Amino acid sequence: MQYHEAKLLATAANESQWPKSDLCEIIFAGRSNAGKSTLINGLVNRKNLAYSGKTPGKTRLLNFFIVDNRVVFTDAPGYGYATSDAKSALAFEKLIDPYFHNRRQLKGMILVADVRRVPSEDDITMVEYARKAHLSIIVACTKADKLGQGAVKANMKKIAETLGVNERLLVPVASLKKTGMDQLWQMIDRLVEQGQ
Ligand SMILES: Nc1nc2c(ncn2[C@@H]2O[C@H](COP(=O)(O)OP(=O)(O)O)[C@@H](O)[C@H]2O)c(=O)[nH]1
Ligand SMILES: [Mg+2]
Repeated sequence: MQYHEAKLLATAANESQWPKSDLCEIIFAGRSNAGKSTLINGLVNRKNLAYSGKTPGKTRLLNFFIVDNRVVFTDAPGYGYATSDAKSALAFEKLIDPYFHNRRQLKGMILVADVRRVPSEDDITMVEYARKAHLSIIVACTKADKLGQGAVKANMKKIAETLGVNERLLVPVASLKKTGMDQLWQMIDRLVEQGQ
């Protein structure tokens, strides 16, 4: 595990609060409770950089983390709980839409998906969003420690099919045990190099 320097750069409710930066950005998106915050913490080897909270879907903000002075991770609010009512779905769209459309330095999306679950309609929509914005896509399949290796493999195949993405874009991770972090970092590094 390499050392990574990470800090919160900005928290934004709207476009005027996005940080001034030229670095390549990658948005982390996923259903509430998929393991997004835990994954961000695992990638940078910190316990509480991204808040893994017990109130899923509550944050209506984008959190920008600068990592190694080289890349910015954007933590988006979780959906699922949120999109179960129309008002929250609209708030999510208002936050995300301009970011996908107008953020020039946004180059990639890491879709965070629980390896035990079939992707939701919202997950599929996020992939479509990312495609429209010409982002590179990585799918981090979390909680791989909760299944045997065979089941992880089978589920990942199904997840790729449901999302309509190449299986090579998927990576199994167990963020608490820090498994899969190196492989995911390799994919992130490639994305950053392409994005420059
Ligand atoms: N076993 C296991 N639990 C995980 C993993 N990643 C996250 N969790 C747990 O799943 C729950 C939701 O994680 P969190 O990061 O808050 O999800 P978020 O809502 O997507 O940010 C927490 O209880 C985490 O401890 C993992 O890789 N393995
Ligand atoms: Mg979270």
